[in-house]
Amino acid sequence: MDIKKELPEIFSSFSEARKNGFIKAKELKEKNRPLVGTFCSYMPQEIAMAAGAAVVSLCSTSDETIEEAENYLPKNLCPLIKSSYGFAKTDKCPYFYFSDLIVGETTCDGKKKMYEYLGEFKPVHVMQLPNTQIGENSFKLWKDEIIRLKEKIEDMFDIEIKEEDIKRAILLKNRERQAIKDFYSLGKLKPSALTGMDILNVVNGATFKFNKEESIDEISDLTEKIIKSYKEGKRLPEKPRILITGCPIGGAADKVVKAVEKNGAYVVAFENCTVSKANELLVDENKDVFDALTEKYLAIGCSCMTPNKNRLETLKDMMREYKVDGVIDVILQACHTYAVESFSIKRFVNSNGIPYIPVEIDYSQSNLGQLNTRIGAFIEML
Ligand code: BJ8
Repeated sequence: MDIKKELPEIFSSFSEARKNGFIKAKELKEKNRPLVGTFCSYMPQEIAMAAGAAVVSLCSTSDETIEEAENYLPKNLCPLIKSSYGFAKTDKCPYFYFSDLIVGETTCDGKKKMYEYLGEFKPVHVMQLPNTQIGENSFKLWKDEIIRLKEKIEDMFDIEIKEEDIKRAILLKNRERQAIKDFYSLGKLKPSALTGMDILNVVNGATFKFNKEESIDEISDLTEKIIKSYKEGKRLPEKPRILITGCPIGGAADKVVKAVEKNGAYVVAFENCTVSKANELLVDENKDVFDALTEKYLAIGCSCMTPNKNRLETLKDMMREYKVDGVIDVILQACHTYAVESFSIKRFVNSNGIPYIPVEIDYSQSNLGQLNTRIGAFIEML
C-alpha cells in the first residue's frame, strides 16, 4: 500500500470504489476467481471466502432502472428491490453480470419473491432465515442453512471447503470488520472529526474492494491519519449530532445524510446495514466455525426478526457512546417491517430522552425540498 497517500486521496479511493470495482470484478473473472453476489447482511460471507470467492453486494441504490422494473413489479414496492431487479433485468449492473451465484435469504417478502425472478437470469441460492432469533430451533435452522450454503458452493465450484479454510476466512473478515469499526467509531469524537458522508462513503466503498488485505491497510491508515490530525487540532465545528437508523442507505438514499449536513448538523452514527449492523459483532474465533457463524449472523438486529430486541440494545449503546442529540429513522418506501417497527423505535428513543423522527424515502431526487424542510425543522428544535 502507498503510505504516502494523503487524506483526500484515500477518501476518493473509497467513494470511487464502486465504479472502479467493475474493472476489478472483470479481472477476477479473467483469473477464474468466483464472484458471489449478495443482497443482505445475513449472508455469511466467510463461506464464500473460504472457497476463494469474492463477495459483492448487489443492493442497488439508484432510481435509474426503477421505471423498467415497474413493468414487472408493483409500483408500491421498496425501491431497493425494484432497483436491484431493474439492474438485473436490464443487464446494467456489471457486478450482477459477473456474479456466478446469487445468494438470497428469506428476510422480507418483497426480496424473497424477487429472488424467484432473479433465478430466471442467474443461479440463485436462497437461505431459509428464521423469523426469530429466539430458541434452539432457530439456531439449528440457521446453522443447517449455513452448512447447506457451504455444500452448494462446493458443488457449484467443484471444490472442497475445509474447516481450516473457513477459520482463515473468519480471521480475515474479522480483521476487516475491526478496521471498519475502528474507522466509523471516529464518529464518537466530539467535536466531530469527519462528516457523516465521509463515514458512509468509506464504509460503503470498502464493500467494493476485493483485495481485503489492501483494504484493511488502507482503512487503518485512514483512521490513524484522522486521529493524528484531530490531535493536532483539526476538528469540525460543534453542531447537533444525529444518529441514522433503519433501512440500508447509500447512493440515492444518501439524500438524507446530505439534508442533515446541509441543515446544520452532522450524522455521527449509522445503526443500519450499510455501516454498523454488518460490522458491529465479530465472529467468535474460538468456537466451532458453524456455531460461531450462526451466532454472529443470527444476532443481526433487522426488523424482519420478531421480536427485534437486538436493534434496541445496539441503539441504546450507540446513542450513549456517540453522544447523540437526535435520531432519524430512514424507512424505504413500502418497507413494512421497518415502517411498523418505527413506532417502537420512537417510544424507545424518546424514553431515553432523545428526539426522533421517521423519514420515508424512495430513490428519486424530486422531493429534496420537502426532505430538507422536515429535517431542517427537526434539527432546529434540538
Ligand atoms: S439485514 S435491513 S440487508 S433485510 S429490501 S427489508 S428495505 S423492504 S434491506 Fe435488509 Fe438484510 Fe435486514 Fe439488512 Fe425493507 Fe426493502 Fe426489504 Fe430491505
